[in-house]
Amino acid sequence: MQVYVERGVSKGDCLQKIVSKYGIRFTVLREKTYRPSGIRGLFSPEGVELEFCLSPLRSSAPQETETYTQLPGEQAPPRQRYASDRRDDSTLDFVEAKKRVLAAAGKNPEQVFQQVQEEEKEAEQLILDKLRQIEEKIATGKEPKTEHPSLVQLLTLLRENDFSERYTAGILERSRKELPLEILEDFNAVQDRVLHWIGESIKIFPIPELQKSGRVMVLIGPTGVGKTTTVAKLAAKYGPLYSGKRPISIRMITIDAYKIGAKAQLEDYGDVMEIPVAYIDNRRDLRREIDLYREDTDLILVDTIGRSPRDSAKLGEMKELVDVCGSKAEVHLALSASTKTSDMEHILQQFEPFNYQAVVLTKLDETRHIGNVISALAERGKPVSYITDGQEAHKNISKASVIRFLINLDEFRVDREEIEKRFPIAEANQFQWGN
Ligand SMILES: Nc1nc2c(ncn2[C@@H]2O[C@H](COP(=O)(O)OP(=O)(O)OP(=O)(O)O)[C@@H](O)[C@H]2O)c(=O)[nH]1
Ligand SMILES: [Mg+2]
Repeated sequence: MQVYVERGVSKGDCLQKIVSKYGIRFTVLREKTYRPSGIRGLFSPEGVELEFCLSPLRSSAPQETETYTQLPGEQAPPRQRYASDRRDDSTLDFVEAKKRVLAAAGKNPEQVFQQVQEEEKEAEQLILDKLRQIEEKIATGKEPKTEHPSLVQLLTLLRENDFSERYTAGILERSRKELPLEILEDFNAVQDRVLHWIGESIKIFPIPELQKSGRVMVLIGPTGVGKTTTVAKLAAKYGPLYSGKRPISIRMITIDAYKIGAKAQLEDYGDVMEIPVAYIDNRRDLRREIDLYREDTDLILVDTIGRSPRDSAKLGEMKELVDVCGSKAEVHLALSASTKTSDMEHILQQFEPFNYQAVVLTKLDETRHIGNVISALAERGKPVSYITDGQEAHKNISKASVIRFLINLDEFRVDREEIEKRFPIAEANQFQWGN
């Protein structure tokens, strides 16, 4: 075995020199430090000396050794494993050829090794990923899926609009099942389909026709959501602003016995609109008022005290009062569109004992994201009757419509013509019962 020696300022320096002279197939036999001899050595830093031999790629002669490619930074194997002193001409040819190719390509062998190492790491990672996928497949019994980019985009869009996780998961599941690849490849087409599904999940309360008098409509809900204002808005729309064939007779009742100014608030509206307002604070008077006027009045609007959904006792008292309005009374829950998703679900649930038939969505003007409202209502299967979007009594109320919700979705591409074909346009401004 021919032993070579290379010196340098560091081990890396030595390896680089060896590679540039002999190529990559060599074996480091020994590493030691050295100091230049003579007086100069006293003042010079220590250097590194490597003893090495060239490793054959293959050999026809029987070998007691293994061939080993020593890469920079690797620990050299024990010396006794390398006992061959043969040098294969073909190896030298190969090493020389490789050296020349690298030199011709202007590449630094050190960098080439680094690249080889990185590629090996990548390959290793690929194998690990594949193994993980196989494990996942075994564990779940299903092929692991890679999401189509359109679905990733859709997920972001739904999240930006505050749709609940459950609702979002449902839409994605349906997209995976029902959208063919040609639709998935066109994100506008994906949005059109999803918009339809969202539209289908929104229930609109069929506002009954005012054929016979005696309709009682009660507004319940948390504090400050806009119940009193909504009662006044409805009174204005069905009263002085009404565009139907015959005038509608209306009365307003407020059972807000505790809030300072509550009576005045509604009375002020009543005075302007010439609509009578009754102020009642007990069940007996409420029953008497309703019995007295139900026959001769088209619409009795009842405003109630705002109640925290956490105050079960007060909610119970309120329910006793609302029950006095009779089983035929329409109960609508006022819900502010700007309520947090988790609070919204809690409110919808806590007011459930009132058996409210519909939700009046208030303060739509105060939020850009209505996915949470759509999700919460869809999950409870509750229809929407009216939408309010401002503080002015004479104009900021409309009958609920699917389109109204869809055009309020943020960043969604809404093909208005397309959705109008599918969902009826709101007759918001022709405020009539029914139609
Ligand atoms: N931006 C906006 N504000 C509204 C809307 N509806 C009502 N408001 C305002 O919300 C505030 C509370 O309205 P109220 O009608 O008194 O609410 P309430 O539910 O009767 O309140 P309580 O009786 O205290 O429970 C007022 O300042 C209203 O002007 C709406 O659609 N949009
Ligand atoms: Mg009020």
